[in-house]
Amino acid sequence: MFMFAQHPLHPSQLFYKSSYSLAFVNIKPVVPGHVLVIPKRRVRRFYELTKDELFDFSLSCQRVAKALEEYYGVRSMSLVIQDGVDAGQTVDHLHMHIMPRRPNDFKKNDDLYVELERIDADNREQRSKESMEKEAMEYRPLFEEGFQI
Ligand code: AMW
Repeated sequence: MFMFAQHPLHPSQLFYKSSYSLAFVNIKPVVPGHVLVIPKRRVRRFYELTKDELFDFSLSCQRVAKALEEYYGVRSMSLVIQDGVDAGQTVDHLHMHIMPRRPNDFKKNDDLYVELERIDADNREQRSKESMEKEAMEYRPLFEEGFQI
């Protein structure tokens, strides 16, 4: 079972896996298609990645962002690392937020950060396992190597 810090990731949430990285659907997305990429090894900060992990993580973020951009037919993506607690990091395991952007999806562009913070603090009900599985299943075929747990 892969972990996201202390959170066990359900295998059905995962849609992409490389040597050192994983991508999975978000339990509380702020926009449709908001997913996370993490290194398999738990590190808290970006600077803790080894060179091999860094290369693999960057490549994975690039591949996932491009695949979702095409899948959603958008022309812009926000890629965000909240690297440390004062930058808004709430989960102690480095993660890249990958978020498809649509015209006027927020009143002001940077309201995305307000929403990220708000939703973290909000104890609103998390998505069901079924809803996350359905989304992950849509993304798996986007990667030519397919996905195997
Ligand atoms: W941070 O505020 O640490 O930059 O973002 C944490 C992110 O992790 C949030 O988007 C939150 O919804 C997401 N998250 C937390 N736990 C899980 C989980 N078990 N599965 C998927 N996403 C999660």
